[in-house]
Amino acid sequence: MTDTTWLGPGAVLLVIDVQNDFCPGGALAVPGGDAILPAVNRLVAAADLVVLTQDWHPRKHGSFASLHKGKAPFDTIEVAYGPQTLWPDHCVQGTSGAAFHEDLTTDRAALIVRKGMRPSVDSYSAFFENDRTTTTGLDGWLRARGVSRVVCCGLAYDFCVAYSALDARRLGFGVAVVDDACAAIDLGGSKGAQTEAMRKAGIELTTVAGLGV
Ligand code: VGL
Ligand code: ZN
Repeated sequence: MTDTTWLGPGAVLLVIDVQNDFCPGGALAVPGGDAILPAVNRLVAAADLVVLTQDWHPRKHGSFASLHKGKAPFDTIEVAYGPQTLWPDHCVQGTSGAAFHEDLTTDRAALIVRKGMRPSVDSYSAFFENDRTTTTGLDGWLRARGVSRVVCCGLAYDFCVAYSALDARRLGFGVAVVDDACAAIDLGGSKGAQTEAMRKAGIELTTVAGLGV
């Protein structure tokens, strides 16, 4: 299916967390994280409106395994808002790991949403923190710009991309995820589970070619 309206007026391209720490050599490297850059940049060039997100943690963030005695990266703990996966220290504010990948086209971005800044609450989604109630304000910003469709790409497919897409759908946006402009962590089957959740939610799973780019 070719549908250029996904990138035209009334749509936003959300580029999720294309940062050094999520690329090979980074602290929380997603396999093939840097291989998506040509596809992401093609989408950026074609999109009417572009928003970037940046995982942006304080040095001692509650999602870091290093803060929890006896815990290792990828363990799960229980926090006030439910289960929370623990991660290696990553995307610390101002570090090179938190910077966008140098090949990412950032000039066309109208907005950069930084998230995960509160020490006690992680934030995967571009819309809500992991307590599911604290908003980033992106919903209101998009509505004020007349946006009704959200196209998601970036890292990681099964965490920040999926959480953002599912929240966008819940908020009433039409949502597409561009599969070949994403890469997954795939922790305990999370890739398949999130694909299923997105399908069930009515999110369109497409490709760069499928969008006619
Ligand atoms: C992400 C784990 C922790 C992501 C961010 O961007 O998918 N994953 N922080
Ligand atoms: Zn993070």
